[in-house]
Amino acid sequence: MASEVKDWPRAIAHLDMDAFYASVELRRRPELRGKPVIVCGSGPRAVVTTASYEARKLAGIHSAMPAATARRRLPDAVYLTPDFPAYREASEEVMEVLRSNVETVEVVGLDEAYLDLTGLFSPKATMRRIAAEIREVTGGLTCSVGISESRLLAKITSELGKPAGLVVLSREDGLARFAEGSPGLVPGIGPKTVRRLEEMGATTLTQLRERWSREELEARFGPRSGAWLYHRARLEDNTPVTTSREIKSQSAETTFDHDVADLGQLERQLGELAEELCRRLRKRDLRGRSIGIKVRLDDWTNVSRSHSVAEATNDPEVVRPVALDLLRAYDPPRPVRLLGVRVASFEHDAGAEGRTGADGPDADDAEGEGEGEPQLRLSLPS
Ligand code: DCP
Ligand code: MG
Repeated sequence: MASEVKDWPRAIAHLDMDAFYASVELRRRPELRGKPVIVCGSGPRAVVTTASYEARKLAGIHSAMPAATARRRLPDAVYLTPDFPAYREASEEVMEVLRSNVETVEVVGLDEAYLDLTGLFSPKATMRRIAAEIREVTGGLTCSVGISESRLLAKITSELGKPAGLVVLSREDGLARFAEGSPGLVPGIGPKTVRRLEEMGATTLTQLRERWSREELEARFGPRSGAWLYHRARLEDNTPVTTSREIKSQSAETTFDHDVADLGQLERQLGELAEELCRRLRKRDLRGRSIGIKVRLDDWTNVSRSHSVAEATNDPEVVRPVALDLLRAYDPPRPVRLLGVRVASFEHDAGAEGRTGADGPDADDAEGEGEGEPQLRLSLPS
């Protein structure tokens, strides 16, 4: 019935840490585990920033609730004042795991990020692995992940698995699942719009789709917001995932289904990756002087090697042999899990090219947009 991830034009993940501030606190105070923990300020107007899941279950404590209310409802809970440097540090650990695994990562807050997984052999396995790595690297922090066909849907989907869940949802599944849901469950449609839609007789997403044409929505809400609502009601979203850094390098890499120990096979793969990378570089008219490889061994050791050539290049006849020489010189001592090639040190800043895929109703995304553009990520059969 519903389409599978491999058939989707894009595969996007949204990752959100569970009870983030509270979990960071629990990590250094394991004796508090299992107790309701609430992180909030202490002033008269303080609000709850995070409640552990125990506190949520026991008394419905949630973010943005006045701290006084929480204290009244749950006087015996553990109350902690926020320690932002600690949260920032934990956030960096998490985002570093994401960036070391996936090329296009857009961080949208301390505890959430979008990842473009389009073209990966198995987005689900990739995210499972990443969640496990986060847990390991951070000493036990858990996250929830939603994988879908767009940022919008991925964001809605990550909520479905909370806490510590991973949910895959196609657009078709989403339309069915939320058919009777309020338009307010769609990120960006706030309470004011929900009220207005209710007055118009659109209490559910299905009603909004069936009763209001695009023209009518545009007439009521203005051309921009009307069109935006029209697409949101259909759970359609073309907004690209963009790294917020300027492009400093391009790379192509692949994670093998089974770790590869044979150097000949690794060389063949690397040759193909170099070809593909150069094709992309030429398409964007980028030439770089630094050529590098990335190797991840089966024990998760990551090794990078690079070499600079005299003249900036995007020629596979230059890039391939340099990459192969680097691989042979390193001669991986253990089976290889991931192999990649990269070109950096571009001759000039060629970032003028527009983003790929930015041709849809993307301008009104409440989260705003980053700079830069998606990087290439490949999946080759091994
Ligand atoms: N936060 C805050 N004030 C809010 C909401 C959140 O200070 N009104 C902070 C504290 C959270 C962090 O941002 O720990 C992340 O916000 P989330 O909405 O993702 O909430 P949590 O991570 O705490 O919980 P969940 O497991 O529901 O994601
Ligand atoms: Mg969170």
